[in-house]
Amino acid sequence: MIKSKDKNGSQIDKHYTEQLKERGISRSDFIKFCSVAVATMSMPLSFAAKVAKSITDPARPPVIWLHFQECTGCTETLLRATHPTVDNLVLDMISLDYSETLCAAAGHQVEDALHKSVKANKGKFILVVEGSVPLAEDGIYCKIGGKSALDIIKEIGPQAAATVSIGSCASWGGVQSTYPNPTQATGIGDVYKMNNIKTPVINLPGCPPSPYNLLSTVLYYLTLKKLPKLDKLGRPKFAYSTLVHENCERRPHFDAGRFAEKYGDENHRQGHCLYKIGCKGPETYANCPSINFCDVNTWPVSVGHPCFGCAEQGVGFAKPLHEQADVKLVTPPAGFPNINEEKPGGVTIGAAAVAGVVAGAAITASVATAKKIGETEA
Ligand code: FSX
Ligand code: SF4
Ligand code: F3S
Repeated sequence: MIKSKDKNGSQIDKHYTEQLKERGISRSDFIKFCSVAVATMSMPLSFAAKVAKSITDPARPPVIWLHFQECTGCTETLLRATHPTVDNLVLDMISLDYSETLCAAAGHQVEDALHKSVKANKGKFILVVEGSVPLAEDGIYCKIGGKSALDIIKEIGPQAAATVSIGSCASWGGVQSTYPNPTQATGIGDVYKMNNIKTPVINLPGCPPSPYNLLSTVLYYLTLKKLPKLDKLGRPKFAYSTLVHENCERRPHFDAGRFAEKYGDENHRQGHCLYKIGCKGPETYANCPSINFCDVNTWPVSVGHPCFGCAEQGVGFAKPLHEQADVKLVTPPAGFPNINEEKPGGVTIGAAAVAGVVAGAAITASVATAKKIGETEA
């Protein structure tokens, strides 16, 4: 395989750059993608070269993606990015071997593909699970190919190197576990504990979570062959260590006491704080304002809707929408966002990822560098 060097001296397989070209992915988009993934992980930018190398390693382990009780919003959010590289990056670069939503095959053919991939990659593949497992009545509320979700996860879970529970459903039960939880919807980590399955679990709650958190988690694992640092709820610290409220672009309004009192009032139109109409940002840990969603440079609060705490167990789907949040941290952030500042335009991953950072000054210096790369290339 021919090797070439980029302007930073990083080696990239020529063979792969040609493949990228064939798929309409420019080299600069690829480098930018790696840089932004690294920034999301709060790693130094120099780590991007290692990420690029791991993605281009033909022996990288595949990702197998199972669907249980859910709405497929997690898959949708991953594919809704309009930037032309994203679907290629997701489908090809993380080696998505099996996904019920995206497989062209159906029936026995696709079941065979799943079992062949599990067998060939035993102990190596990354298992992404979207959706909760219903435990009531022996799991009859969710069956695929004649087997219950419970039986499927008990069979495949122990053979994975690691499991990523994508979305609140897989992390802690999500919307289906709302009281009175008739199907006994349960998150994957709890199902593993109950069945003594030792495979490590990473939770990425959110309904849906930002796709960049999934990509960064998978790329971190592929690159370093270990899990990122997790908090006590099994969430990567790089994505879930700050409250939404800490990085929100409306935070100066909160601190100044300027609140929307109802939808459409003058304060709402002026972009003031949504706390009084039920924003759960002050009790929800997630990086939504920093990383945004897809390529549209938005997140719930930026389009005028309160955060409803979709990522936080006990808040999303548990507290009434318009109930006021418990404010977990009253200290104003060290760096205030400029409330008059326009978010960067454009639809690149880089722009999407850095948009909140411009407003929130939240992540590390590597993000600022990633932004500079984005600006230079723009
Ligand atoms: Fe839907 Fe995913 Fe919500 Fe659940 O996201 S967006 S119901 S977290 O599992 O598909
Ligand atoms: Fe932003 Fe909500 Fe906090 Fe107001 S309450 S600053 S809208 S996160
Ligand atoms: Fe969910 Fe709140 Fe983020 S509703 S998407 S955790 S802003």
